[in-house]
Parts: sequence; structure tokens; C-alpha cells
Amino acid sequence: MRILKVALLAGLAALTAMPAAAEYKEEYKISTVVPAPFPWGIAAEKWAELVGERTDGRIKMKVYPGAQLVSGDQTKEFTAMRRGIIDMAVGSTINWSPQIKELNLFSLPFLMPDYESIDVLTQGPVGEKLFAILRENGVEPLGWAENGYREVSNSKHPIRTPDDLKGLKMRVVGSPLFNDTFTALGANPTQMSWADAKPALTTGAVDGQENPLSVFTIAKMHEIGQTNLTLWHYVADPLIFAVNQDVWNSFSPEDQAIVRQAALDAGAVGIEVARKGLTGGDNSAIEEVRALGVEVIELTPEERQAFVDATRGVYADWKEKIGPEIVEMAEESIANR
Ligand code: X2X
Repeated sequence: MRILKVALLAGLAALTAMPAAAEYKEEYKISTVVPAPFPWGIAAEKWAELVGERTDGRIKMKVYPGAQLVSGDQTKEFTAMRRGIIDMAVGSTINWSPQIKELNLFSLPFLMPDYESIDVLTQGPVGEKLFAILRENGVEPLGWAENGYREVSNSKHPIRTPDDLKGLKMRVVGSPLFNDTFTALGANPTQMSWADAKPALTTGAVDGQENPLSVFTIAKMHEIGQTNLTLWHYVADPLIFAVNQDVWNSFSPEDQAIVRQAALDAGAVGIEVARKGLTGGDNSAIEEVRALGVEVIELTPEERQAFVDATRGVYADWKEKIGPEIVEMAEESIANR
């Protein structure tokens, strides 16, 4: 009798699972800008792997790096996901900020002095507010990973003072906020996708760029003339795991829970890799860059303050544009971290 009951229940479960499974796509496409072994690509791959394992292959996800699903234009990724042209993404706040102005928060110059500040934003009321905004805009946000603190490099000379940036042609991406920041520092910024950045650096069409150390090293920027690197920690870009709303709604509640938990777990892995050699007294990532023959400048607090002062006007302007309320919430979270 008992065995019969169990068999019946199992049969029922299989039956009820069937219609949902039948509606699932053969493959769900995850968009990223860079692939593994960049920490960003590792986070996305981990997400796909965990979901595959935990759904016994019911949900198959595949990473499409290089923003190839949006022809390399990473600033179109959010729109494409919202419209269902791509199913999912692990995306940088920078690349989604043209559509979601509040994501410019993380690009406010010198808002976040340390990793604790990033965490207190993503894991606190600010993160919740941003996720609510994303939800209102047609995607389901699930968790955070990290690209990292963006340090500035160039092919001409070491940068120690804002004056050293004068006249340098800088590749930036994503948002007019970056134009304003580099213009305030006396540089000549140009908006350009990641796909175009390396060729432009190689030919000398631009002199410099800003990106996390992991990106610098893995992309071998030292081989394309980027021999001066200044650690100024001016902004950092977290990454967000998100799914198109219709795709999300097509998943059963059990599968939604699995996909969300997998994003949280993959995010934790991604953040650990992104911070490797940069935290907890371990600065091996910095030494690694030095060993490549790059002159790495670490600013004194006074030297750094000169960059803060030079960009205060941009900060004030963009505080208004982003929304003073959320910026104040962020400032308060950081002050109380
Ligand atoms: O394009 C960049 O600089 C990168 C890879 O860091 C982003 O997508 C924000």
C-alpha cells in the first residue's frame, strides 16, 4: 500500500512537472562582456554550471561573452534583456547605467573608499532599492558579483597628480558621467566599447584607459603600451545577475529558487576571485602587474585627495542627476559601515 502511494505520488509529481518543463527553452543565453578567466566570466560560468547541476539539466544556460548578443555594444545589453532578445545577463552597473540612471551611483568619483563600502551598498538598503528599480524595468535581479576597482593606466607617463592627466586621450565606457569626470581632470575622454578599446590602445588612437587590475592583467594591457598604472580606487563596478521578466515568470517557483540561489553562490565565487591578491594584506595582484614591467603608482592620501577635490563638481552635478535621495542613502550607508 505504501509503495503504491509513493509510486502514485512520484507519477503525479512527474506529470505536474511536465507542462512546465515542456515550456522551457532548449538553451538560455547569458550575456557578459568578458569571458573566463576574467572573474566576471568565471561568475557567469559558475551560475550556468550550478543551475545545470541543481535542475538536473532542466535549465540549460550558456555564456555568450564579448557582448556578442548585442553586436559588441555592451551599453545595449540591458535593453536587449528587457526586450527578451537575450534571456539573462551578468552585467556591469556601468553598462546598464545608460538605461537605469541610478546605477551611475557606483561611478560617482570617490564615493566608495574601500571594499566594505561596496558591500554595504550592494548588501543593504541601496542594493534593495536598485533591485526594485530594475524589477520595475522588466528584469528580475538576483544577485551581485564584481568587476572591481577601476585603476587608471596610460602609455605616456606616470600619473600622480590631476595635472598628469592633462591632454591624455582616455578610453571610457557606458555613461556621460565618465566623460565629465575625465574632462574635469583635464583629459580628453572618448566613449568606446570594450571590443574597440584594445585596437584603439594598440594603434595609439587613445593613450589610456581605466579598468580593474584583473582586466588589465588578463587582457595583457602591458603588451599594448599600457606601462603606467595608478591605483586611485576612484570607482568600482559591481556586476548584477538578472533574468528577463517573461523568462523568469516561465520558471516554476522551485526552479526560480534554484536559479536565484545559484546566482548568489556564483556571485560569492566571482567576488572572491575578483578580490584575490587585493585584500586582507595580500597584494600579490599588484606585484603581478609590477612583474610585467608596469610602473605601478600607489598614491599617498594627500595625492589622492587632489583627485577627489578636482572631481567634487562632477560628484555634485551627478548627485542631482542620479537622484539625491539614493545618493544620500548611499553616503549614509558608507558613513555607518
Ligand atoms: O568595457 C570595460 O571597460 C569593462 C569590460 O570593464 C566593462 O564592461 C565595464
